[in-house]
Amino acid sequence: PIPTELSKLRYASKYACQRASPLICLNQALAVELDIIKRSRALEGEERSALSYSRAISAIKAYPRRITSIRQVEELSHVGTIANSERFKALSLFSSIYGIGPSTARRLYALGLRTVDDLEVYFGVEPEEEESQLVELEHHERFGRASESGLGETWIKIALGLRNDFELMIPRAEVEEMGRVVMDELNIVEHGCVSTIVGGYRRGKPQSNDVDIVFTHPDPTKSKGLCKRFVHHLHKKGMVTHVMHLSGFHGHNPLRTTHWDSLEKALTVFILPPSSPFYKGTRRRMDLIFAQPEVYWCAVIGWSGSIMFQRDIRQWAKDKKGMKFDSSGITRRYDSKPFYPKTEKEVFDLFGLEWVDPVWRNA
Ligand code: DCP
Ligand code: MG
Repeated sequence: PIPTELSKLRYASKYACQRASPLICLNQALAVELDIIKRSRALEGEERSALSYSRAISAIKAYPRRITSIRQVEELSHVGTIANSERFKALSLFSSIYGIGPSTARRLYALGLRTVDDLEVYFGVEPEEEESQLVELEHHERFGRASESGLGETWIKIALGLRNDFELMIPRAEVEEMGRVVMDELNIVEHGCVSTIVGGYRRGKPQSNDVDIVFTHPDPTKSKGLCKRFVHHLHKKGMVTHVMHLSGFHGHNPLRTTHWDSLEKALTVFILPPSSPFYKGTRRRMDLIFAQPEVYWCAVIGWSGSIMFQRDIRQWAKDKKGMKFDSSGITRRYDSKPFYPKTEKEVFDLFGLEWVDPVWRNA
């Protein structure tokens, strides 16, 4: 118990100098655990984080009851859950906008922005106009970091304007309808193409944030340049309003810009035609990935994800097989000999891995 002469001190004060803090507190075990995290942060040079832990520990040391639930300590200053922190909430909100990654989100936060309204003002989002012109963006600028998928200000502005549509998840049946419609159109542009709907859909997600489709044509000469031709066709049919063309780097990972990557990609904004039974006029995000036939299955595996699953195939291929794997192909490291698996299963066989069905790849 706190001695009477100290009991008028306020344990909930923001200032440690107003609180009575014993050497061993009622919640000592918790304080000790938190101290380990604090020291780890300090040792890693994360001073700000270490200080936050110090403050929280110190507030807990003055707390006069046993802590059994989070709600109890919410009144204490410097104690809070990450989920409740203003910074975490704003960064989460910002990075929920397509095109804003963690580093852009931090930059916007540092500028003092906190809400979606703030973003709208900052990026100058105008009320929607009828788009008949295809908004076409080429991605030339280099991204900041490997982990970052920031797509530049123009794309962020577009995504902000369309966010009410983009935050609506896409049910499986609609993903399938989009796949059918797109395939029908593609076969008008170039007969004989094949495709696989990849991404979360293929891993069994009941609804997706976007639709990812990998295409190829058995004749390598036919798939060259097909991506752009196809997107222009979709635009003429009124199904694609915006597109960002990407090529020359692997997957979403910009630092792996190299040699023989042949995957052409179009990140698009897509609307089903009014003739479709699924038509609601909702704008959807759709990624179209074009692979040469020899690397089609690598593209399918890479784009099926999950990110961790595909990352670890790459790691496994490197560690155990001396091979380089990613969504644009497989090469043997020592002599750069390429491998062209003819099925998805062959990719697993080549790496000496047991087959894992896509619905079990949600690592
Ligand atoms: N991908 C990757 N590396 C990244 C991002 C994605 O290898 N940094 C691959 C694996 C993903 C696939 O691309 O499964 C599609 O990416 P999405 O962002 O579309 O994610 P999902 O399709 O898995 O989920 P959803 O679209 O529902 O958010
Ligand atoms: Mg997806």
